[in-house]
Amino acid sequence: MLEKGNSCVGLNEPRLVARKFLARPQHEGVGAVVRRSIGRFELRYFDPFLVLDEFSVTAPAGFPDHPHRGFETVTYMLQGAVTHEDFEGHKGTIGTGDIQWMTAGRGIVHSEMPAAQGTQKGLQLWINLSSKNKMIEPRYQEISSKDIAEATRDGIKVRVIAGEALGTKSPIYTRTPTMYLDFTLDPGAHLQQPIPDSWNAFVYVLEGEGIFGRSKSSPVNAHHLLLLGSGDGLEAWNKSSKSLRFILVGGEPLCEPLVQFGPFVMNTQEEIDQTIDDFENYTNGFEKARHWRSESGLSLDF
Ligand code: FJE
Ligand code: FE
Repeated sequence: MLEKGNSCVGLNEPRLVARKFLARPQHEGVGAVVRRSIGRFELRYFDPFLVLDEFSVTAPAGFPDHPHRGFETVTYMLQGAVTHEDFEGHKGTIGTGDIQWMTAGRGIVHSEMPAAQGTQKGLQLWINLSSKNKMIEPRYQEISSKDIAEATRDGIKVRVIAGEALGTKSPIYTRTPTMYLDFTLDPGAHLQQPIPDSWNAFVYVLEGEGIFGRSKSSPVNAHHLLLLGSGDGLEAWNKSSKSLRFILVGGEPLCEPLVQFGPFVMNTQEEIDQTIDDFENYTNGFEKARHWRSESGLSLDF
C-alpha cells in the first residue's frame, strides 16, 4: 500500500486519457466567442458537468439578460474583467484570477458583460445539481484572486479553486462534490494528484504542452480537453522548455436522468415544461424577473 498524505502522495492506479477533444471557437451570446468542449454535440454531458467554455469577449459583445435553473455556473477569469448583474440586485465585477461560483438553484436571471478595454478571457463551467438541490435558493460564492489558496512544490504551482491539493484546501462549498485545480508546471516538473476513484475527471490545457496519464504518451497543447479514465489520480509531466498550465476538474457523478432546454436543466420533461411556464409567468423563483432589465437592456435568446 502506498501512503497518501501531504508529503507522501503515491498513486496506485494513475488514470489514463480516455478521450481527447480540440475545442474550436464558436459564437455564443451576443458577439462572444467560446471554445466549448463539454456541452457540444459530440459530448453532451460528462456527469456532473454540462458545459465547459473557454470564452473571449470584447465590448460591446457579451452575455446579456438570460436565466438559469437547476445547476451551478463557475466563472474563472483568466484575463480582463466581467461585470455580472442579477435580478435581485446582486452586482459585481470579477477580474483576472477571480472566481464566481454561482448556484442558480431554482432560478437566477442575470447578465455577464465585459468590464474592461480589450478582450476578456476566462472559463465557465456548468455543474449539474442533484434532483434534491435543483430548486434550492440561489447562492453566490465569490473569491478574489488574492484570496485563492495557492501552494507551490517541486516546480508545481496550484491554485485551489475547489477541493484540495498539495495539502491546501479551498473554502468553496460544492453542492455537487467537485474539485477544481489550476496547475502550472515548470519545465521538468512531474505531478501526481489524487482524485476520488468514483469521480469523473478531466483536464483542459490552457498554455504550453503537457504529457498526461502515461509518461510516453504524446504531448497535448492548449484548447484540448482530456477525459480521464478510471483510477485514483492524475500523473502529468512537463517535458517541454516552456511552462505548462492546465485545469484539473473532477466531480461525483449524479447518475440521474437529465432533460435540458438551454439554460434550464432538470430531471424530467414535466419539470422543464414547468420551468418554461415559471419563467414566462414570473413564478417559483422568477418573480423578480418581471420588472428587471440589466443596464445593457438587452436579452439573450436561448
Ligand atoms: C447562456 C447562450 C450563452 N458560455 N461563458 C445561452 F452564451 C449563455 C451564457 C454563456 C456564458 C457566459 C459567460 Cl460570462 C461565459 C459562457 C455561455 O451566458 F447562459 C445561454 N443560455
Ligand atoms: Fe449566465
